[in-house]
Amino acid sequence: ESTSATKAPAATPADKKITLGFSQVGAESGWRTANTKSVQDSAKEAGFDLKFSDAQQKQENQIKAIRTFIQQKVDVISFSPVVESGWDTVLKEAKDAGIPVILTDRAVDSKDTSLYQTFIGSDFVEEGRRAGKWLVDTKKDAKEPVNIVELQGTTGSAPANDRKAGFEEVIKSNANLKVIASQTGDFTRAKGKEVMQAFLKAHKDIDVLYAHNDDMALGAIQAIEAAGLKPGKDIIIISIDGVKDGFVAASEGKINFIVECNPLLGPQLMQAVRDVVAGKQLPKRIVTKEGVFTSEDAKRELPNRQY
Ligand code: GZL
Repeated sequence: ESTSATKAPAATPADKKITLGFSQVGAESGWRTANTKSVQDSAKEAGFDLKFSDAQQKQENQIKAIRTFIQQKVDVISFSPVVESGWDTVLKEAKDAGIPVILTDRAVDSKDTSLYQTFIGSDFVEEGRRAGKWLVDTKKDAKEPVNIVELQGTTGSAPANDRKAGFEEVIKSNANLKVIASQTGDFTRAKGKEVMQAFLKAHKDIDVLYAHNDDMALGAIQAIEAAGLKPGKDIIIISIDGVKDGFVAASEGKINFIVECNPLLGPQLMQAVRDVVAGKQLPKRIVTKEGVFTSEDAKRELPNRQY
């Protein structure tokens, strides 16, 4: 009889080398580079045959890669969905082929959760809340409006949607905190710089930048300095990820607060692959652990950062 819960797929014989097909978003940021390295190093360590594809941030390339993995009859498919929607068809093809799927990093909005075994990644809404909470605490005595500009991540992606939602949920507790402009910088330095230039042209009174990742914040810092302003002083900067370059900028006082987003998902992914191949049932959600860092914290922590 069929049960609503996901049926664990048939186990692969223990001696056969496990083949994992992995579709990566792209190479858009320092975070992504660290994430790719973690997946590749961990697969090697686990003795898995890894088929790795870089989608250059295009959903159609990820769908093509997943179809190729199905053709190749890999044991497990894993991917980080560049956007939340539009996955049901290809995930049903994987399910019909009896190939289990593991989501990492970003989520999909499929209602049918039997289409994947588990989702290993951060709680992006919580990351947005942490960013908002620091600003509310920092500006609790503000008597004047605090003008915030926001550099959003890739349009339609789970991190962009959720980091925006979590931040807004918290800052609404102080009517002085106003988002006066919000636009996507697609998680890249180049776009972050370009959009910040436009923000600076349109608004003479920007107090805070909330960037959904360090790479866009670093691009924005270039634009802020080119405009003769001091990042971290004339414009407070809050960012998310905690990659090395973000920590350097924070230790120099150019970024005031960093919410960490852990890219080192490789070990947890390979363990999940092993468990799925062994026919084990996995929890639907595996949340990665991560912290927050002020400029002071960043100065102290910089030597310990791995990526
Ligand atoms: C978050 C990840 C985001 C990072 C960006 O888990 O999907 O994509 O925050 C990266 O740096 O481009």
